[in-house]
This record gives sequence, structure tokens and C-alpha cells, in this order.
Amino acid sequence: MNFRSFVDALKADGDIAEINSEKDPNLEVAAIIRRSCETDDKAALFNNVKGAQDGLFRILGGPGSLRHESKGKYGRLARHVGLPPDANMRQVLDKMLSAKGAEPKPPRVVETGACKENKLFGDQIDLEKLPTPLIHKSDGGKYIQTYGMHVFKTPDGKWTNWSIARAMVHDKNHLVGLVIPPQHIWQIWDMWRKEGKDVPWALAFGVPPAAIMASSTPMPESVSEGEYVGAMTGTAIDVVKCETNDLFVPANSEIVLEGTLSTTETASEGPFGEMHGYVFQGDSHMCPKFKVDCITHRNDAILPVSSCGKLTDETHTMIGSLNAAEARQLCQESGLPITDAFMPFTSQVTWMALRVDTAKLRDMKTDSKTFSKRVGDLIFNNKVGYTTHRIILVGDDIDVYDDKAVMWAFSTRCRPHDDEIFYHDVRAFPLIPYNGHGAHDKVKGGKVVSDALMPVEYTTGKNWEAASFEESYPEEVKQKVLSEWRAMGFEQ
Ligand SMILES: Cc1cc2nc3c(=O)[nH]c(=O)nc-3n(C[C@H](O)[C@H](O)[C@H](O)COP(=O)(O)O)c2cc1C
Ligand SMILES: [Mn+2]
Repeated sequence: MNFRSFVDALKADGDIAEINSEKDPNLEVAAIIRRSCETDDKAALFNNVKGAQDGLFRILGGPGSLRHESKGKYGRLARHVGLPPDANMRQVLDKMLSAKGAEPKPPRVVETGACKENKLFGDQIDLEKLPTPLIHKSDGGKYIQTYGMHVFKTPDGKWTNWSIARAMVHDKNHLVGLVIPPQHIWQIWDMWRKEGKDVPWALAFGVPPAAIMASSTPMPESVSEGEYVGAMTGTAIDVVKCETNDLFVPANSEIVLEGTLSTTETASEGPFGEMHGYVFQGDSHMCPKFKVDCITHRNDAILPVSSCGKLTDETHTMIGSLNAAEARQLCQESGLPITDAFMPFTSQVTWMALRVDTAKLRDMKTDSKTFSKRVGDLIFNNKVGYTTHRIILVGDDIDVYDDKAVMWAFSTRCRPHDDEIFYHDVRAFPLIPYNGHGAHDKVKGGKVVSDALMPVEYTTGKNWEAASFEESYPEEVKQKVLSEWRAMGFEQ
């Protein structure tokens, strides 16, 4: 529940490269983070960022990226939600789903907290002087916001949404960032716009790690992520009131920006090296401006930074995985026999694999087309399906958290077109290059349900065994082979 303790836990796990020599936020910092993501190496803690002044700021790179397989691949995510570092993906996602249906536990208001150790107002604020990283060389600006939590409240005060959406420095006291449908910040922005008012806003960096996980999860509309996290962890999150508006932020946040999001003024945003691994030169769009009236921060504050792009970083480990967790929940609530959901990293999290309990499927006395359509109609018409362009249905024998297993099933059990249902009329994810920069409708269609269940899985059950070490040999043969493995000169 505390970002500083999270950093200490990573240190104790041997998962931090602590860098005390001066590093340049102009590309060098992000290059280091990027390479650590591409090699599943340690998280980088930059204690000496060139241009940092008066405690603003140090940088933690790759806060939710992967660890090397030998060190517990999902250890960093596990540490976000208080699990041991060898937790597997299913355990991390089960933890995130564990408070579904529980009584929400609202944040607890406290008088003050570490985030109030330093306060800057008016002329003391100059965002352009901060050592904000330039993350990719063709980015249209310096992205201060890649891993902070936007705090927005509906005009009626009933729903406080916490979420991540990127933003870059626009000038001395403005940011500009993505506020796009169907995201909740866009929905709430639209409510204020209809009232003719700007949106009171806060952006908190280095928040309790469980809170940033919730901020990346597409929970249903009107769920306040802060109340959910309280229920999930069993501890109400301590929050303090902002200096300049009546929003509340986690008391132990590293850095807090306070102000308003304009419902009338826009500025050019982007291009940005995005989660699918591309930066398209000149790809900028007009987006709403955030005005910063106040900055509060901890002493020696740490800014978490996601240097996103090709595999693997937070935009895959968190956007994809947390999305899949919500999709699993949605399917189960709708009575579909889905036991697991995951978005394979190797699909750049554009595919979602759903594992079907085929005994229950057979009880349903359904068929491929009917079942596929039921799944597609549900997910593609829900916000959790926004970023997914292919759903792959797989049987019980497929571990959806294993990309190779999903690819095996998809490429051998789903006959192109004949075992697929296409959706032309649903909301597309414009960030995927074939949408935003392709030859087709940018915001609609291009989605498919691919049924990688074999026909017998709907009727009598699986009639094959895998041609694999696991399934093709008797137990005693396998045991003998394994026990003599190294002695024979093999290494893996
Ligand atoms: C590192 C990271 C960066 C993200 N950047 C964006 C972004 O720029 N725009 C966006 O709409 N969502 C972004 N997301 C995904 C949202 O946080 C996610 O869709 C979340 O569910 C949105 O919150 P909401 O469900 O309350 O709308 C990002 C997530 C992560 C982990
Ligand atoms: Mn939300």
C-alpha cells in the first residue's frame, strides 16, 4: 500500500539496478529502461537524474515489467498486490478479482501525509524545467505521465475514478493527454463538458501499488477503484485532500499534480511510442489540456516511468492481463463456462484466449457458431473488449498463460474463416496500427472470434493426446529419462 515500500521490496528481491551516476532524461534514461524491458532485466532506479532539483525527481523505470524467468517472471506484479514474488499470473489476477461482490471499503481521510512534504504554487511551477524523460526520439513531447493515477470525480460526487492515461508536458503549467472513449476519464470529462464546466483533476505518481493495478483495470462503470482496492486489500487507503480542489489523493503518493482538465481547450498531443511497438512520425491529435495549479511531493520523490513499446512492459503485462481478468469475470457472471482468460504477450495483447470448461460446454448442447457468437457479442460490446481484436476459444488442455500453447491450439484447431465469426460493427481499438494507420475504418470493426475448440469438444470430448514428452510416454519411461537426463550430458 506504499510505493516506497514496494521499491524496497524490489531491492530486497535483487530486482533493482540502482544507478547513482548522472543519467540524462533526454532519451538516455528511457533507453536504459527500454533495454531492461526487452531483456526482462531489473527495474532501473535513477537516483541522479540530470536537471533534478529540490527533490524533483528520481525515476523508477519498468515498475510492472517482467523479471527474468529464473527469478519469478511476474514477481514485480506480485509485489504490487502483496503476493510472494513467485506467484503465477493466475494468482495475481485472482487477487485482483478477489473483491468482486465484496462490500466496498472507501478510502480513509487523514489530515496529512508524505505527499505534503513539499508544496509548489503559482510561479513556483514550471513543468518545462522538470527532468521529464523524452521516452522515444520521435515522441511529440516529454511524457511525464506514463504510470501515474488520474483522479476524476463525477459532477454528482458519487463516483471517483482512478485510472492511467498518458500525458505529456505542453508548457510551463499545462499537460496534454489522451482522453478517449470509452475510457472512464472520457465519460466523466463528457459529463462535466455537458455542464459547461472544467473538470477538477489530480494526478498522483508513485501511489500504492495495489491502487495503480486497479487504475489499469477496466472495472465496471461507477465502481470507484479506491473503494475496490480497500476491499481487496482489507485496508482502507489513506487519502489527503488536495490543496486547490476537493479531490483526495493517496497520502503517501510520491508526487501530486492538482488542477483542472479543460472541456474547451485542446492542444496537440503525440506522437508517442505506443504499446503495440510503433511510433508513427507526425501522428499527433488535438486532445484536452490539463492545467496544473499546484504540485506537492515527497522529499526525494520518485517518478515511475513506463518506457513502452515492443515486448515486454507495463502496457502488456498490465493492460492485457488485467483486461483479461475482467473479461473472465464478465463471462462467468453471464453464465459462460470460461475458466481462464489471458491476452498472449506475443499477440502484442491484441488477442484474448479464453479457456473453456468443455464438460460444461457439452452440457449446454450448443454448437460452435452459437457459442462463439454468444462470447463475441458479450465481450466485443463491453468496455473490457475494447482493446481485443481476436478472441480465441480453447479447450481444457490449453494453458492460456502459455503463449506457445495458445498458438498451438489456434494454428491447428481453428480453420480460417470456417471456424471464425467476424464483427464489423463494434468499437475498434484505434491504437493498433492496422486500425489507426490501416486502409479501413479506424474506429469500427476488424474483430473476430476464432474457435479453436474441436467439434468433438462440443459433443463427446477430446479424442487425441498431444505428441509431446508429457502425453506420449508412460510415467515410468518419463521418470527414467528425467532421472538420467544430466548424466547423459543434457543441460536443460
Ligand atoms: C502503463 C500504462 C499506460 C496506459 N496508457 C493509457 C493511455 O494513454 N490511454 C488510455 O486510455 N489508457 C491507458 N492505459 C489503460 C488504462 O489504464 C485502462 O484501460 C484502464 O482500465 C482505464 O481506466 P477506466 O477503466 O477507469 O477507464 C494505460 C495502462 C497502463 C498500465
Ligand atoms: Mn474506472
